[in-house]
Amino acid sequence: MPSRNDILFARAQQSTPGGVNSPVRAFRSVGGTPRFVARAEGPYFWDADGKRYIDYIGSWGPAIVGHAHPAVVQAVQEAAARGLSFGAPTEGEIEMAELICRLVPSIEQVRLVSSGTEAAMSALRLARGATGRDMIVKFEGCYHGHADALLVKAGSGLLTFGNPTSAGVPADFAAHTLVLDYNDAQQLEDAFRKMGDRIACVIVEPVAGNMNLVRAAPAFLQAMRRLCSQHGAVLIFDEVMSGFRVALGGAQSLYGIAPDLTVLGKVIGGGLPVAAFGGSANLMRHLAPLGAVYQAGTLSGNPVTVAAGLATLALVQQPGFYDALTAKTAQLVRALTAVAKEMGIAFCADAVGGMFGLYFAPEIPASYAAMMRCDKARFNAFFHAMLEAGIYLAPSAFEAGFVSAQHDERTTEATLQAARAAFAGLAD
Ligand code: KE4
Repeated sequence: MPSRNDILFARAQQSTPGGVNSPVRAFRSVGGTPRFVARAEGPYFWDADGKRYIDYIGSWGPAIVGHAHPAVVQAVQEAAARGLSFGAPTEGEIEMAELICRLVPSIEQVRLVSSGTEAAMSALRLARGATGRDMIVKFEGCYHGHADALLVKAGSGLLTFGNPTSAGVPADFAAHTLVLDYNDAQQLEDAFRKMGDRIACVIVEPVAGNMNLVRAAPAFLQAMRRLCSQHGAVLIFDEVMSGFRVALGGAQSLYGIAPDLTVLGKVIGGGLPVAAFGGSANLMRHLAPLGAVYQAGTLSGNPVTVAAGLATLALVQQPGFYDALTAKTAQLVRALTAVAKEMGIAFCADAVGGMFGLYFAPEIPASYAAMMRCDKARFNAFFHAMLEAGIYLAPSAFEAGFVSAQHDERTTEATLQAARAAFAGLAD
C-alpha cells in the first residue's frame, strides 16, 4: 500500500523536476521517498502520513527558535495584515539593517535580498566592481548558492582555474574562479604569490556546512585575512549558515576575524525568504544607486519577511540563548559518539554552536578530501534506520544538522534510543 508520501512524490514529479523545488530534498543521495511536511511545531514536523519526526534540519538552519514559534507567527500575521509587499521602503527594513550592523560589528551597511545565492552573487559583483579585478577564490566543498561563478570545481592543476560543476555554466565564467583546498593555508599563500594583484575576493564558509560540518583552522582564516589585506582583495565570509547559528556574532565572532563583506541568510528570516550582504560603508557605497555596481530586487527587504526575521532575532538575543543551544548540541554529539563507541562503530561527530556533523569515519574530517573518505553507505543505512524511528537527519552524508531552542532532553533521549538501534543494525 503506497504511503501518502509516495503518492505525493509521484504526483509532484509530474509537474516539478525531480518532484522538488531544491535538489537535496529529493533524497537522491540516500535513496527512498522524501517526507512531505504537513505541519511543524517546535522541534517536530508531521509528514503527509501523520507521522511525527524530530527535525534536525529546521529548514537547513532558519528554524533556530523552533517551528511555528508563537512570537514569530504573530509578527508575521500582524505584518501580513498591513499588506504583503510595497516595492517601497519601510521602517522595518531600517530596524533590520540597524540590528544586523549592531550584532555583526564588521558590517557598517547592509543590503537585504531574497536568497543566499542572491546575496553571495551580489557580494562577488561588489568585490569585482570595487577592486576592478575579475578573479575570485573559493574552496572545494564550500557552497555559496548557485550563481554561475560559484558552480565551479577545482581545475586540473593545483593553481589552474576551475571547471563548471553544472551544465549551463559557460567555461569562460568558470575561468575566473580559482578553487583551492579548504584549510590549506600554504596553497592560498602560493595563489596570492602567483596572482595576488588579480584576485578580487576570497569567499569562504568560516565554518563549513555544505560538505557536512568542517571547522576552519584558525591559521587558515588568519592567513586569508592577512593575504587579502596585503593584496587588496576583498575577504568575504559566507555566513548564510553559520551566521546567528554558531554564535550571536556568527563564526567571525568565534574566530575574532573581521571580513570585508559578510553574507547572511536563513536565521535572519526565521524561515521566510531573506538574505543579506554587508560590510564597510566605504565598500558598500559602490552599490547602486550610489555607485556603479548594480544590484536590485522586487521583494528585497519584504516587510513580512523582515517581521519574521526581527521576531526571530529578538528571541536569539535573549540571555543564555547560545550557551544553552551550544551545550545541548554538544551533549547530543557527545552522547551519539559514546553510543557508537560502545558498539564498535567507526563513527564520530562534531558541533559548533547549534550545528553539528555526523561522520562514519575514525576521526573528524578537517578537509574535503577527508570528508569524501567517510563511509557514505553506512551513513545512508543509519539515515534510514533513524528516519524509520522518527528522527529526521539531513538526507545526505555531506550536509550538516541543526538543533533548535525547542529541542530538549526528551528529543535527545529519543534520538539516542533510535541511534542505539540504528548502530546495532550496522554492527551486524
Ligand atoms: P540559498 O540560495 O539556498 O538561500 O542559499 C545558498 C547558500 C549560500 N551559502 C551557504 C553557506 C549556504 O549554506 C547556502 C544554502 N545552504 C543549503 C544547505 N546545504 C540550502 C539547502 C538547499 O539547497 O535546498
